[in-house]
Amino acid sequence: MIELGKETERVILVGVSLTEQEDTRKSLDELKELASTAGAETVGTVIQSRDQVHPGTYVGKGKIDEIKDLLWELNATGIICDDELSPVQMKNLQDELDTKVMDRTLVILDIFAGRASTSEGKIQVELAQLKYRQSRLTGFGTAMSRLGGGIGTRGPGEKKLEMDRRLIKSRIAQLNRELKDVKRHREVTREQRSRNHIPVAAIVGYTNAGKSTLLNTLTGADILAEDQLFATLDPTTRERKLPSGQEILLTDTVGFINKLPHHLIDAFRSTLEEAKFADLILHVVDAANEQMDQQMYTVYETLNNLGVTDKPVITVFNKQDRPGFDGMARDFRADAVVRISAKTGEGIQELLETIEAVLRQQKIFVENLYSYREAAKIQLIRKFGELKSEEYREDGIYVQAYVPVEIYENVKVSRGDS
Ligand SMILES: Nc1nc2c(ncn2[C@@H]2O[C@H](COP(=O)(O)OP(=O)(O)OP(=O)(O)O)[C@@H](O)[C@H]2O)c(=O)[nH]1
Ligand SMILES: [Mg+2]
Repeated sequence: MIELGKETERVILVGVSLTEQEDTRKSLDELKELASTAGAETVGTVIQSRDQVHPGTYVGKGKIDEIKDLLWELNATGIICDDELSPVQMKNLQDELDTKVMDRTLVILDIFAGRASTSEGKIQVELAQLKYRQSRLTGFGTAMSRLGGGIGTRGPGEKKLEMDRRLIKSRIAQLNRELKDVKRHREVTREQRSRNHIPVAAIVGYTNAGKSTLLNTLTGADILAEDQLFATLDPTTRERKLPSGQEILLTDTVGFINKLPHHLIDAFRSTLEEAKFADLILHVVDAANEQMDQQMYTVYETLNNLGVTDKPVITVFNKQDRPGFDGMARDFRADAVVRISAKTGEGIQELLETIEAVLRQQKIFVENLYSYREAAKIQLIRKFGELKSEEYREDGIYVQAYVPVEIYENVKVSRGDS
């Protein structure tokens, strides 16, 4: 994403440590990775310990002077603050420092803008970016226009972001309308899936945990899996047979990160909600990462925010082949735990068996029109499942029910019979 012909941005990272220094340092390490993914070079870091973030300038007066000196010394072109800045903080910092001021959110939005490839992804990213900008343009005419080029000015698909306030408003309205269509389309796809009765497992996890690698290994899908944050934006769904022969659908989607911007969560809700409509969550964890506990916490928090609270979870401790792999890791929130290497295939068979076992405890929703000759199947549902409704129609018996996975093959409508 580095723009040719332009100098790479040289940034100083700024964090505020409210509790212990350690957390902030780790968070800044991650911010450094984000910055580099967005094409900026980190030339320095500044951490301030405070009881609370300074409401007007994010850091205190003394730190501002220190940053001013550093900017000059390190020949930096801007700063990135580790938290989302309020419009006031952004404006004040710009006035005080007379440099380009960015925050974590802006960088993440910028990365997303570079990654979005489907029209759905592009709409969602642009919407999130414009909403972020909108709040910073209102009343603070210059806050965003001071960005110049580079990070914070890229739109999805190479498009430069429009700066004008009035245009932003009408563009947001238009994007919202487009997003509605996208949502409808997604709902239709989901309905079709649930009508096919194929259970869906959503692969979720912190960014770079190995979600796409896992889907590739499981299904031979050809998704980009790379050692960088947010390699995946758009959901991909593939089929896979379990050892018993039953088929499931696996969906890989955008990864989570600490301090995921709320504009992104809002805009990406329909993508992120893949998990909400799944029968099962595969929670992929990079168990060779020192920050594993914090990352797992962030994933559960994000799932909570999305309203995904009642799904069975299999936690997949990944990267078993790596030296730093924590073989003792536990997850008490999960229904089952498996240790694998998505890369080498180690543990994959056990994972498949575990998916089967967990699904067996689940019920699947079916909605079928049985011919009168198939009435025995309805008996079967009555016996083992949960009959929600039954309607005698001219062309057969229309049934809605929850059935256990073991019998659902037996209650499928016969081909050419319905
Ligand atoms: N050694 C090792 N590396 C792995 C394993 N699984 C994934 N990786 C590597 O980890 C990096 C991230 O993998 P991805 O599959 O792209 O991760 P992701 O969770 O899809 O990440 P995002 O889409 O960016 O959120 C890649 O470099 C993979 O090759 C594993 O089991 N062992
Ligand atoms: Mg991925």
